[in-house]
Amino acid sequence: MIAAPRHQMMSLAIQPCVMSRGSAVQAVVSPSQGEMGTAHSSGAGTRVMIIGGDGYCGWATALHLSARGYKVAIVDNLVRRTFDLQLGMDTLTPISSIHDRVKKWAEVSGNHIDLMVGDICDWDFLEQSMESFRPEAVVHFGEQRSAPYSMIDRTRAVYTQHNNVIGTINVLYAIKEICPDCHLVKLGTMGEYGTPNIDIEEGYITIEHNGRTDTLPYPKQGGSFYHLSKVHDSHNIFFASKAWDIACTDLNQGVVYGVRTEETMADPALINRYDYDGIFGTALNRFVVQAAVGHPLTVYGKGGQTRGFLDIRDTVRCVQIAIDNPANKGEMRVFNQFTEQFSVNDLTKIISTEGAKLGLDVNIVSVPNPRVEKEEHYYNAKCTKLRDLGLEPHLLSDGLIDSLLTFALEHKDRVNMDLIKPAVNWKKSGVVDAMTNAAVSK
Ligand code: NAD
Ligand code: USQ
Repeated sequence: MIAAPRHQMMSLAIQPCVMSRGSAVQAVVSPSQGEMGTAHSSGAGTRVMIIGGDGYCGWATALHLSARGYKVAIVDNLVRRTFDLQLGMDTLTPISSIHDRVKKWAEVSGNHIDLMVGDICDWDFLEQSMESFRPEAVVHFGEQRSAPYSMIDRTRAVYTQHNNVIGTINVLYAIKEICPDCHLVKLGTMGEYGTPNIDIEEGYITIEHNGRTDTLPYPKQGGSFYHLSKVHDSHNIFFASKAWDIACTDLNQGVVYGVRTEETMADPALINRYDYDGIFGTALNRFVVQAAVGHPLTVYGKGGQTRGFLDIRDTVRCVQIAIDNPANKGEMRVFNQFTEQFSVNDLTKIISTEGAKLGLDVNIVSVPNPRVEKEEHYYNAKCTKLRDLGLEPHLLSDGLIDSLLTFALEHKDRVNMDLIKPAVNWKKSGVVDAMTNAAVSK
């Protein structure tokens, strides 16, 4: 293990960002030029600001909503791209710059997306963005979202909590002071709950104690400084929703998989990012790439770790449902946003079986767990509220793995094998040698 180079830490400490205040891209194209964007919904016309709209979930959501007639603005400081540059990583898919993305989307769909490049931790930038766009809903994806990244060292732990917690407080103040009727749709995580030995409710639990009863926020046990930043966000949102009468929805999302949505596949320049490395890659997406390149599937420890999962096509739909059915003012509503539960071992079995159908010889290896987490545990989380509002899930059994494997095979020449190994150990500082070697060799 070695520590990350000093200059990386320095640049993170000053929050890398690309600033261009209120730099809306006016790439307007006449609707007749495009074919996308005809499937309007009941929310068409709603002004939605998507913070983190250049990221994996945010980009797919921005296009999904824009295609359905919502007026979309993307706010992003592009820091996710900076992490790749600093750590020598790259997405499996060749993604275009955000400026080219929105321009291409206007050509393909005829729909204009506003683009504001800047950091929501910078109050002046956020204030100006909110004042110019005047959103009716803000969807907040704009956080450092990797648990391993937050555990690299003290600098990254502090960066993660500062970026996420302060960014969210700024968003709450911006709503209070500029757009008090705006609905905040905030991305939380199922990992806020940890893995308790009782059923996980949707946000709140009714407790009887010494003869009295109350409904309280469900106990939180984050498993990394990243997950804990989401816990802090939830507490801050809970408080602010009541103090300032703001309507908030906290979407406790599970692990997202997949890459294709109708809109991001409409043109190569619209393709979404796909992380498979040991820092930003998530379990199922990583296993698919590992199977495609003949790397054994990396089960951390015993593999009984169980989590909620969902297809990215359901992420975008869940966000739309939350926008179309807003919370009440003064309420922090919580939805558990996943569709199925799997253990890591369940996932490896599914991928072995599906891989064999494509002629892939999929091996599985148990590697020492770099994290501190339960490897065998009870897990039963509720997720009914989004379905009650109309979510029709894409399930893993619906042939998705087959098409994801085919997708990964198409892009396998871009895979850097050195990036696949787990790169961060919860008990040590720095990134493992393989990762840094990869960074150097790139
Ligand atoms: P991502 O890293 O791909 O996207 C996040 C985007 O936010 C990036 O484009 C980044 O540049 C931007 N950003 C970060 N800090 C910012 C700041 N201070 N100002 C402006 N922009 C900023 O992450 P993702 O996978 O799309 O996740 C989006 C959200 O969903 C995150 O909040 C994450 O915690 C949550 N989530 C993701 C998953 C998953 O499996 N990907 C699962 C559950 C929850
Ligand atoms: N795991 C392996 N092998 C791997 C990668 C992961 O066994 O190669 C295990 C991990 O140890 C963990 C589980 O798979 O037990 C999930 O890990 P992950 O990397 O897929 O997910 P996680 O770190 O929890 O974070 C991801 C997103 C985060 C989001 C979270 C949802 O990066 O933004 O909040 O999923 S949840 O897991 O519900 O908290």
